[in-house]
Amino acid sequence: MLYPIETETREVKDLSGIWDFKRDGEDSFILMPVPASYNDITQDITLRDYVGKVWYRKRTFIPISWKEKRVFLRIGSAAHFSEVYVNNVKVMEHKGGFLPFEGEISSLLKYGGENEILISVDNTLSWDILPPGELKIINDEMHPKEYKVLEYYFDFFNYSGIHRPVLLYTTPMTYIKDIKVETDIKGKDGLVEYKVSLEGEIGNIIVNLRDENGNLVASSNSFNGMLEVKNANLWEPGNPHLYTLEVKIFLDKKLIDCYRLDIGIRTIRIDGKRFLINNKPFYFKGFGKHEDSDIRGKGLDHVINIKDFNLLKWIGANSFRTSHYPYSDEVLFLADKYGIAVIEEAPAVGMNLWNPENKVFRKGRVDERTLEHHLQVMKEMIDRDKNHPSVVMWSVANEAATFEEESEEYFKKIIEETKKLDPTRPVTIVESTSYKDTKVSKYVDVICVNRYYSWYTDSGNLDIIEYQLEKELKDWYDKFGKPIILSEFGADTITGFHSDPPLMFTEEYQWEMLRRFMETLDRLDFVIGEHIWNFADFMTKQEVRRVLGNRKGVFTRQRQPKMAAHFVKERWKKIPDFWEK
Ligand code: BDP
Repeated sequence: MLYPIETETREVKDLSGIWDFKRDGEDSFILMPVPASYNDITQDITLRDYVGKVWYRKRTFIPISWKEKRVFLRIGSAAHFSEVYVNNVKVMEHKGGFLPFEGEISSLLKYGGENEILISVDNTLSWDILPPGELKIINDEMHPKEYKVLEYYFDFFNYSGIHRPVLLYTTPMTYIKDIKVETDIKGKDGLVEYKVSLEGEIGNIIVNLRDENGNLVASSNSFNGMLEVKNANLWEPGNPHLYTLEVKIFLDKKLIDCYRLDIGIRTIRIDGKRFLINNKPFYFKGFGKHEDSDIRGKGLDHVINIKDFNLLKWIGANSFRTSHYPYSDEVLFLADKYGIAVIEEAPAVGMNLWNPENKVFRKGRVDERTLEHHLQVMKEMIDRDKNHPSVVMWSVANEAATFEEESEEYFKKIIEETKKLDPTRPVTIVESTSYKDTKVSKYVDVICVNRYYSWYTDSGNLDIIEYQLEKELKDWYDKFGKPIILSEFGADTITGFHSDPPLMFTEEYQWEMLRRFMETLDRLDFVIGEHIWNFADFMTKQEVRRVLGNRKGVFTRQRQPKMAAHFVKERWKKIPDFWEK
């Protein structure tokens, strides 16, 4: 799937702005910004915690000149199930709240007139959607009859609505439908293998590869091919050179369509206990993040995004994980540009009830319907993001109940299919299970482990970290012989709370915990990365162990540093991006 861009043959109309909005069954509309979660926009608690279907409506003029073109409608994301109507005709529906969907609407439009776009979005979770959840109907003496609660087992608020831009875009009748790029390195030269798919009449093609100054470095006139770049400037974290692949289609010598895709030349390979980018051992320094901010919820916000990348650079991070779902296209384009490596995660989180007696991988919960949807999500995610140089690994799930027998077949299929869809990137699953019990980690390329020593276990006992971390990670390595990333570790920290000696929830405790974890990792040469949980504080559902959300951020939700940020910055300054212990 190509991201909509403007070129000499294509137009984009961004429908971001103010839309009409109402809950299903209501008579009148209120005003609602798009993109944004609707939850925190009004003063109405019943809308904040609403479960069910809502409607978004936008009226827009379509220019007469668009009659000669194809017009597509693309929704960046809608959480979680959506149906789309154009001038009262249903054009598409989509399941899954974190990936885009689009459809051609040319035949439904009034050209030179006003058109109505109506989008329904339902945030109800079930076991056959990712992330899963369940609508519980309580009938007991302490609740009113049929009392409804949306239960989910992941640790972020179920923000809802249209979270990413809604775009109208045009293409010519014959148009470039997709481009796929894979790169390699031969000595000092770069190899760019590409494949262009076309819809419509077969024309002639010119493919030009240009460097950052617009200079032509290679070209071809076939739909599939290999471009050679002499003395290539590679893409890598910290030094992210991009090239532009310019694809032009001609019919009878007339330019019909043109698309420009930014690409990076780089390789990724696992070699024993090393993760090689451009044949050099890469060390992941960074965070698990969230798409989350005040008022906007999970809505795309360029201000927050640029601030976050500036903070990543400031603190010396070179990577993050898109915990726990694929982030917006716009974030990944920034990662390409800023030179930040991304572990991109599927929205498979909350597949764990932390109780071997109460199984998740069973009929009616995570079963073949979930599997089918999960496979579809992997396909959509890879289809969207295959060309991003910043995406260096796929994560198929976070903290699933991989100790259950039935999880093995499930994830074996997901991992096999992911590798088939993209043989160029390693695959991981993020584990909370013990190395003794996991049925799945044997299928992945890199072991990712989340650990909360001195927090959820041995709470308050910082002195236990070194012993437990070293022991357990060595056990993981001895068993699987694969490189390991400590993909989560952290402490809830209320900014402004202080105590010395350090006590839980204070800024000193977070600092001291992170220090102890990190210094232990330095002694383990099979550990190829440290991702702190979390980059910033974020909203969760309300529960007694959360104080206005999860406070494990090294930055506050408003993106101000806590004390630990300064320690992390000093540490990461000393650790190069390419580092072999
Ligand atoms: C891990 C989860 C993450 C949570 C974190 C926590 O992967 O989503 O937010 O713990 O409890 O289990 O802070």
